[in-house]
Amino acid sequence: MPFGFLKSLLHKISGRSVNWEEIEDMLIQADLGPTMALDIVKSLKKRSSPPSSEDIMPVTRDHLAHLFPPIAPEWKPPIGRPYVALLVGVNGTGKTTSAAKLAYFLKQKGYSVLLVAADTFRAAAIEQLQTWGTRLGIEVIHSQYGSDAASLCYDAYNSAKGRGIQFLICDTAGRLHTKANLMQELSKVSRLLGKQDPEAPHQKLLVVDATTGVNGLVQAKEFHQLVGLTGIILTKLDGSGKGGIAVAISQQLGITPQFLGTGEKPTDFEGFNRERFVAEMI
Ligand SMILES: Nc1nc2c(ncn2[C@@H]2O[C@H](COP(=O)(O)OP(=O)(O)O)[C@@H](O)[C@H]2O)c(=O)[nH]1
Ligand SMILES: [Mg+2]
Repeated sequence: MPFGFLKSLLHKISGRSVNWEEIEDMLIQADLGPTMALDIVKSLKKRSSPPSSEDIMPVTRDHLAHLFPPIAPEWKPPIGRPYVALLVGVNGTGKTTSAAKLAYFLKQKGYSVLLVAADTFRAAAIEQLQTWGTRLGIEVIHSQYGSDAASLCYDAYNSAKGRGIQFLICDTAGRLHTKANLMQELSKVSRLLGKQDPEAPHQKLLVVDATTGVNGLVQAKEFHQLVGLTGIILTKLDGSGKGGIAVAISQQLGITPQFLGTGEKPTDFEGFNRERFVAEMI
């Protein structure tokens, strides 16, 4: 995960004097959001004036450490019914890929898993998930394009429960808050699953592309308002993404990363670990 934004920024300013404004800009550029950037500057001011670039790293690390839990909670399937995860987000963030990786991650732990191709909207979305399913040896439940995603998830739940499957991972169509009908569909998916089990969907994870920048915060607010998010899957950390968006979302909404996507292979996926994340991020 070579996304150490702070190391590269510090490199730029090493060996010369810097001013507070410059440091603030640097932190904002890293997508940490203005609140966190100002908090860090405030702490730095208490330590030294003029600013010392050596202080930036430990102070930032300290601030970030307070924001995230040490690790994401482990998922435990209830007895006799499936644990349901719904993956949501805008187009192209990596929902389908992450659904497949997540299913594989759980399968590798010895659990039984079903994938649901609940993106019935975008052309080839069903085939994309089926290709993953074949490759990973995981069954994919699907219906026709244009069919109702909520009914599909409802039926998939019944099937999973009947067969004693432990995890149901539902991919969904990418959508923007401006598409009112698709947004309503998503809340219907969540509501119908909740009729089967008041605790389902147990996880409503926003898939966020780490290269998106601050726009990810807008997405998080919209989806949180709609379905009540329980976490984030932060993808494409192998690219130019800095991971700072996870900081902004955690600070503003209290929603923290549960998984990280670090490539296009099924194994390029890991459970969130604060120490590793912070160390690699900055
Ligand atoms: N490098 C990289 N690419 C990813 C990652 N996750 C997804 N992708 C790619 O991003 C593109 C969009 O992914 P997809 O799962 O179809 O996004 P969706 O529209 O949200 O379902 C695909 O080309 C994926 O291979 C990741 O962690 N790293
Ligand atoms: Mg998709």
